[in-house]
Amino acid sequence: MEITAGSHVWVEDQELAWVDGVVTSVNGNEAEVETINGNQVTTKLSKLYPKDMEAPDTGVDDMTKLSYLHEPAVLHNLAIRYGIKEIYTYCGNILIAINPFQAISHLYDTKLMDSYKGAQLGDRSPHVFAITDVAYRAMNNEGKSNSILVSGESGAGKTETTKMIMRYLAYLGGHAAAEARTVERKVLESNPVLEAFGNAKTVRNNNSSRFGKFVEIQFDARGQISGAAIRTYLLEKSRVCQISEPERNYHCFYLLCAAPPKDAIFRIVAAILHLGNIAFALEGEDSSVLEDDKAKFHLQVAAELLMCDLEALETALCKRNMVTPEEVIKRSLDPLGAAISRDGLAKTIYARLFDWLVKKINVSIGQDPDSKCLIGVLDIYGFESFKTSSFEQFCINFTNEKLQQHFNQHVFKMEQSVYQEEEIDWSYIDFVDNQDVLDLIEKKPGGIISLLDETCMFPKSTHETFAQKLYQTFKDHKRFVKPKLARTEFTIVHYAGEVQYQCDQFLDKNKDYIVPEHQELLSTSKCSFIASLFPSLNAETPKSGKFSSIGSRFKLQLQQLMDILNSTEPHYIRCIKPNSDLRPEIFENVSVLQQLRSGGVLEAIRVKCEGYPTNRIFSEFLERFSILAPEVLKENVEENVACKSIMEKVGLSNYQIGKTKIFLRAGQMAELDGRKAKLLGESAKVIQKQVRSRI
Ligand code: AD9
Ligand code: MG
Repeated sequence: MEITAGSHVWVEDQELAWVDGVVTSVNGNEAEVETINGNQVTTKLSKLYPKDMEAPDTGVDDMTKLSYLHEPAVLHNLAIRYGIKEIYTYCGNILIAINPFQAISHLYDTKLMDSYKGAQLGDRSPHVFAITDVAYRAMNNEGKSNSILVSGESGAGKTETTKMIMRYLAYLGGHAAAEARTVERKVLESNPVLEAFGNAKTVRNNNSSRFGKFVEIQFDARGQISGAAIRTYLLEKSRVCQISEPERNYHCFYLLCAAPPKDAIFRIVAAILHLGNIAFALEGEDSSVLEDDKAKFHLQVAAELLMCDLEALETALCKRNMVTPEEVIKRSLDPLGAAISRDGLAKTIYARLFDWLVKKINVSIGQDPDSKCLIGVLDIYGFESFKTSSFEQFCINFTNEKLQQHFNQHVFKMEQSVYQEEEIDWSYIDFVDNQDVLDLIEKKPGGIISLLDETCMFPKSTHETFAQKLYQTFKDHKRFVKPKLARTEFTIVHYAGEVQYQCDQFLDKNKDYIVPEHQELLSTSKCSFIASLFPSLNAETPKSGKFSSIGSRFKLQLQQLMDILNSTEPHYIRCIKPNSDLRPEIFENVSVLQQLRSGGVLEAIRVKCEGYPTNRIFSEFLERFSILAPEVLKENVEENVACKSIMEKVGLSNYQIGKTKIFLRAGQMAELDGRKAKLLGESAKVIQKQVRSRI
């Protein structure tokens, strides 16, 4: 569209990302814009986007209905909807959900559930129930498994959204109320248990899930829930021992007081708390002893709770066996080594407890071996980039790269199907593939995970040698950057932005092994539950103390997840956190935009824009633009022919005529509007002239 003085446009703004304004003058390829917040901005014409002056005040419920599909329009649309408590908006088949940080009345009640049952997507306002209903119906009608992938940054609302999906599935596929302990009830009841042990207060979310979760809900031939399985990913073990103010440990540690008097599970939770209070002091040159009476007290209580020998526990914490060909020597650890040993023990116990809980829940819910279809619901951590990003962020971002590839392929496929439905030609456009980042991370051999494993197996290596190895191997890789002056940091250019990783703890965090002395101690606990968490190893299982790679195991788990997802019809929900204060009614443009980018929403829009981002049913198009060629309406031709005539008269090509709609290239709608405005302006002048001449 030609931008001239008087045009309404969007212009970039540091604080607001985009702000609207009116062009006051155009000089060559530069324009002067007066923004609504009173600033005068000079900018290149190419950096301005037209503002749709006919867009409804309440926004549109699907971004694809925007007449001008571009970044500022998308952002503005979400902002105005959020302002009127419309937290859900579609972008085609993707649901965008903006955390309201307040209860919205009737948003999830049973009456509303009733109204979404069986409704076509788009018939009712956007909702998580609508997406779930589509998934359920598709499963029933086509006999194919479906999945709903919920993503977003910490505090964006993934877990709450997941719970609503499960509630709605229980509503659709539930059993008669008389059956008390139904599968669906057990699935819903598993949430608070898992949250108690896997969620904690962090600076980003008061109830942050510190693990990824995939819930597979199985259905029988009648569409009733017949079983379920929960899989968890990468519990953040370090939280058990390291918390920085104002964050907290896992909720269960605080729920302890309300627990049944020391139940075996809570016996373990309490033991971990006491372990954490055992402090060590230096003895001699490099040995450690319990620091004081307080430490002795906590050691004693921990031993009692774990039901193991007091001295054996102390030895397991402060000493290590050195195996030489001749004999086994007990070597003392210094206080730092003893503290690391103590934390390692606490983390291992907690991780085993968590895995046990998940297993137990799965046994209790039960799986249906005859189930043909399932609906998988994925609640997984979104892309993370911190001041210091470590191994956890590396794994999380690797997950997101995998999911992004899946998402891209899906978006691309959906886009094609719209065109195919309308039987229009479409030369297949390219999308940005992230296979190169995935190769960088997971290729075997030669990827970062492989190199990390190799480094971990080599006894003399340090995080510095690991970093050097990375620098050498990937010096020409497009997605790998060695930051200037860096010795142990490296940067990966992820699809959602660059992340700088700090290698310091990569080696330690990648090593998953239980210290043999710890294993021995706990497998002989007199508490049968604790002993069962640490079964004695037989000759076939790998020896304790031997290196096993967390990175490689995670990669395998992730591949298995992708295999399941690939066998399903996916649906995407992108959760957005509107502000970092966790408060209602605040919408921070810059951060929302960043999240739309990380969640692939902007990429989906870009793919759309490379094709035909705007389409209109013929009659709507004619209503809006017949003024540009009023003669075509008089000719009594078919609607599609009339649309074509208008486009020809205006001199626009490259558009497509489908069966019921006209498909426009990016910018064509704005061009048509521009012509219309000009025409209206000219006719207004003519009328004014006529009026004046009559006077
Ligand atoms: V994390 O990655 O696990 O740290 P989530 O799971 O994305 O994160 P969560 O679902 O826990 O975020 O939501 C954070 C908080 O936002 C909740 O505790 C609620 O207080 C609030 N929230 C989220 N969604 C809704 C909603 N639909 N309605 C009202 C909500 N409040
Ligand atoms: Mg969560």
